[in-house]
Amino acid sequence: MELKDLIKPENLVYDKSKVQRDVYMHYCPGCSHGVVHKILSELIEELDIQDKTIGIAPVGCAVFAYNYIDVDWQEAAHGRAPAVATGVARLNPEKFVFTYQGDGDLASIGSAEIMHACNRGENILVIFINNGIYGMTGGQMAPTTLEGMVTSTTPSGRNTDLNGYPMKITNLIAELPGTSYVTRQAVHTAAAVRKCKRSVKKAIQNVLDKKGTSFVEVVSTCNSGWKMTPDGANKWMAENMLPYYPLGDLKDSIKGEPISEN
Ligand SMILES: Cc1ncc(C[n+]2csc(CCOP(=O)(O)OP(=O)(O)O)c2C)c(N)n1
Repeated sequence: MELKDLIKPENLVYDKSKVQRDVYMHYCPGCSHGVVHKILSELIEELDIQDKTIGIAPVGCAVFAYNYIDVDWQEAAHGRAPAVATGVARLNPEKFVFTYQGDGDLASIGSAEIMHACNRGENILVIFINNGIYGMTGGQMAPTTLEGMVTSTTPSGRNTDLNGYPMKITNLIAELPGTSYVTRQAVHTAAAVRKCKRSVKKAIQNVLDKKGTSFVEVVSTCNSGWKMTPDGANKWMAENMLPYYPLGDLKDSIKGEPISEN
């Protein structure tokens, strides 16, 4: 008998969205990717857009996102998701198209693609998981790595003289006229998850209303890559990442209109 057969429906207080496939995830315990997948799956179900959603999967830890969220997917080469999404969204204007990208993917190898897609105001949602490192390949420094942060390629901590400064790419994206809604969220507490879900819902709605690019950064943990416990990583993130990457909306307008005050 399987575990699910032992659970009485009347005692069920936690259930998966119907858009989440009933499979085991490969993510490490404590990883933020699974929480963001859940938010997306719940919203796709709530907004009844499962049949019209197309995700563009990244390279990185979320490469298997297509195994977990039950919508149509297209895989893209590392960093190229916004370019692929451009083609998919333009050819299928009635669909809801989103990319899902890590910080190595979006802010490093794909920095040109994301800038130009957002500048063109492609009608897509971008989910940007900023865990400060290249998670999948062993925790190397990413553009978003904090000053002094230890990674596998900066064992003495990021040195800005050698490695440059941590990049707030979401702030740059908020400056681009093609973007309509740009926000930075997190999922390290129950309250943050609820707030993030509200923001992703608004971002999806903007795309459904054809308002231009919506961009949601999720400041995230990678406790395996950071060599911390899940709880320790959440605390470290709150104490170290959030002061540099403060949460909140950076822009809320319609395509082409100036940035509203923070
Ligand atoms: C063109 C190309 N360059 C490099 C790689 C190797 N690679 C695979 S995953 C990855 C890191 C991904 O890091 P990130 O985008 O931050 O996502 P995370 O794994 O942290 O979620 C790299 C460099 C690749 N697959 N393709």
